[in-house]
Amino acid sequence: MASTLITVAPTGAETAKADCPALPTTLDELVETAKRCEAAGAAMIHLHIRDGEHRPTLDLGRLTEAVAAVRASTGLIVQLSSGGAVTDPYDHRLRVLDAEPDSCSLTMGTVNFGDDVFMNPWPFVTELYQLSQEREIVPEFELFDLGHVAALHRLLDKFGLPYGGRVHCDLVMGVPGGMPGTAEALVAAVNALPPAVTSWSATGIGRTSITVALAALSKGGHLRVGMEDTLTLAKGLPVNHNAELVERAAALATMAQRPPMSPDEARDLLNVKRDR
Ligand code: KMH
Ligand code: ZN
Repeated sequence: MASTLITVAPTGAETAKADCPALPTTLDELVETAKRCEAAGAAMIHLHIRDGEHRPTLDLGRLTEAVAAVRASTGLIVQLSSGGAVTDPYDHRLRVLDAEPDSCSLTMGTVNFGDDVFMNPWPFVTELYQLSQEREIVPEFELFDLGHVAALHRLLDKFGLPYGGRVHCDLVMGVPGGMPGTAEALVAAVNALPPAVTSWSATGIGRTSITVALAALSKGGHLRVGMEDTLTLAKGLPVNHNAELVERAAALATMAQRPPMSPDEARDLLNVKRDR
């Protein structure tokens, strides 16, 4: 039976701890979250980290410590965000790869991001991509818009396949400024993916979460969930722990006859480097 890769994105860079005390921001909270989410069916974790005041940071020491701590306590594939926060400079975002994660996010173009702009100019995208190839880190291509899908064709044509030879993408849907979190948009994006794509997941921001998850499962995709993207289970019902979102995704995937895959199966799917 086919199975589903569930990625958990537990923290993000946008929500303040003061507004959402359940958001995991300390190392202990991240490790506890990683363990519970693995038990609930996650196979990969997409990490953003925070500083001592719970503010987003790309501090290399903290990133390296977080990668080691999650690896020591779980079998999860560790993906670091190279997106960081909208204010992070490009050199800090490139330096994320020095923490030697299994995978890194790699956004395929600039996008309006609420009132902000998430900057990903082409020269930065190509530099980050070539660095991921050199460092043997598997990228996850983040696609916020159809233009990003077109840019992925261009990138693969010009620079070849990622480390490991597999091409894994994540459709990030429902960001104010990006493609909407609808079944129609998902089908359009999936139909436009390059033939080299070997797997894809989707995530719907906020209230588009369930629509996107159901559409992704219907089209044979994988799932990303977590408090980076969604803070309520339903109107007026806040998420108390990331594991609740993973449990819901696992239940939907199981119902779709594609139960969650283990981290080891996910390592085969993405072909991440085994001996880190
Ligand atoms: N925080 C956003 C500006 C990524 O992790 O690569 C970027 C983001 C995407 O979350
Ligand atoms: Zn992220």
